[in-house]
Amino acid sequence: MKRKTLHDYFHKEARPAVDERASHVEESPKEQKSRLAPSGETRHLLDRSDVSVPGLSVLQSFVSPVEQATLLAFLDSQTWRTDLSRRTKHYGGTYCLMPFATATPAERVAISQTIITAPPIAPELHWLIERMVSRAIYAPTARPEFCIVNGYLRPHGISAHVENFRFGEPVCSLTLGSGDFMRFHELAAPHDGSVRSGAEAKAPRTGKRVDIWLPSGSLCVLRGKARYQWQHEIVRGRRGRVGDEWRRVSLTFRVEKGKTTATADTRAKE
Ligand SMILES: O=C(O)CCC(=O)C(=O)O
Repeated sequence: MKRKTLHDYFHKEARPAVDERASHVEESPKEQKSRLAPSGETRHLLDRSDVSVPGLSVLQSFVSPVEQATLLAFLDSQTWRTDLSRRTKHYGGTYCLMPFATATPAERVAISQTIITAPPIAPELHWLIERMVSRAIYAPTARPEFCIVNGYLRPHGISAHVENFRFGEPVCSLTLGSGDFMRFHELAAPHDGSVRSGAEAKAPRTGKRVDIWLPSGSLCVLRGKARYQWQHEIVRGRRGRVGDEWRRVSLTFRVEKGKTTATADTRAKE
């Protein structure tokens, strides 16, 4: 099959300015521990009472099974990017593609210097944004306008990283299909070195790490240190992904920094 070009995935669209949001969502260490699903692989981490991720919340059943099926049917009807091992889809903002394995040095340079603009978040996903606003996760004046969809099959994952600091908080990730762990690594200081440059691998870590279970239909909300000073990772080929049908699709919502100050003292309600 002919490899797609950048512009088969994206087209130029004007991107509206967005507002920084400011509501507060946080889960206590006790609540976080209750999300640590049992697994031989992670037991030594689960037993560590000192490990919690400040600023992390996991809201269970954020979408119903019927809503999940509707979302997945819509996403599967759309074009996916296939330049990474996992399939991806982008909405809003600018993104880069990864050079493919057989790219020549010149092609690599050309691809890495290409800035592309993704279409805005599809109307079929807007109700998710309204739900996040109605639950005070995002302020009405600072709705997320950026969304990355990742489709993971059993071997797939995503390297440990902190979301780019040009985005504000929270960063929210919805889990559709199979539940999975998200691994967190504490950094010595906030650091958003990019995965593409390898800078994220050089960010000094404290050695604290914890695996948090993200159930199907849950919304993982990252604020504060969880967003700026802990890397998150989906471990590739993790044990415990059972069955050929295993598939997790995540939608990661982000909001650009800088436009508004939020008002209400808003805690997300589970
Ligand atoms: O799959 C997830 O929940 C996280 C995805 C993510 O971190 C990203 O796309 O930057």
